[in-house]
Amino acid sequence: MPSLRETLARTRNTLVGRLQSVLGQSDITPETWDDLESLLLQSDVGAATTGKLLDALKQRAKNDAIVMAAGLRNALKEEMVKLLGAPQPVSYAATRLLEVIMVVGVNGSGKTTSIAKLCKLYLSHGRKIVLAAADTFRAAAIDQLQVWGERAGVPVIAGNPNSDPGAVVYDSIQAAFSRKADLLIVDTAGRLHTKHNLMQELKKLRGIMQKSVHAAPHQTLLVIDAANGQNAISQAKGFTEAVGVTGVILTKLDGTPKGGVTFAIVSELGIPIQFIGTGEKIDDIEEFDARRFVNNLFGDE
Ligand SMILES: Nc1nc2c(ncn2[C@@H]2O[C@H](COP(=O)(O)OP(=O)(O)O)[C@@H](O)[C@H]2O)c(=O)[nH]1
Ligand SMILES: [Mg+2]
Repeated sequence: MPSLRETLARTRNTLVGRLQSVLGQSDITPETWDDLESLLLQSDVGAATTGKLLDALKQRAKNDAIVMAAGLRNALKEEMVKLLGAPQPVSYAATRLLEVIMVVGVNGSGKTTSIAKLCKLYLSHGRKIVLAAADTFRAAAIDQLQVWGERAGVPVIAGNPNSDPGAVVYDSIQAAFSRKADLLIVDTAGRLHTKHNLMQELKKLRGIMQKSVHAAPHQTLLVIDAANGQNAISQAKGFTEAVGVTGVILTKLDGTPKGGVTFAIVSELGIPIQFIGTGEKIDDIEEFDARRFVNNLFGDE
């Protein structure tokens, strides 16, 4: 399993690598702020969130009477941690008869892979899981989930390719009850003929869950590929508007210089990041913790 420090190496090179020269041994000048701004933009923090971070940093510099540019390094870290918010520990214990987690996101973002990783995490906490292969639009997606399920010993409820995903969700709920499972994780399509169709379909699936299980889905996790950088934000907004997203799984932070998008996701979408994906293997996932993230981003942990 790659360390978080390794995972963030490319973003660190873009964002923090040049920080040393920007925040040299001189006083803070207007250029200091310009240089900081371009570093943040280059790593896909995005214009709005960069502005927010810099405003907060300027205020802090004023309050703390920071005059040397070098003093801004720690202040920036603190403002980044503040922006990302307090950690939201995941509760793995079963708290209801059947918990339903719906996983959404565009094709290729890492939904199915992340579901396999979640399975392993929840299984290790003694949960009894059923998976629903409701991405019926791509035959390969059904196979992929079935392979993961077989490996993990978790039943996968699937229909034929192009069959009604609503029927798959309905059947999977019945299967979960009859097998006395306490967790159902639903994989969904990332693309239909049009975006409108997809959002309608996802709403329909939610409706089916709500009818059969009280207050379901209890979690709706949006999978976002960090390598999409700022483009991921507008994609994500489509999902957050259509289905109430409760948390983000941010994948592929390894190998991208665009990890600054992490800040934009929290700030612009207002949704907590719950997990980050650090590679393609089943163990390559960790719970998101703002301070740990920022420390590793700066190479300080
Ligand atoms: N490097 C890396 N690759 C990932 C990660 N998560 C998923 N992938 C890869 O992304 C590709 C698409 O993943 P998949 O789960 O099929 O996406 P889906 O279409 O959303 O279900 C696969 O090749 C995965 O191995 C991650 O955290 N890091
Ligand atoms: Mg998939």
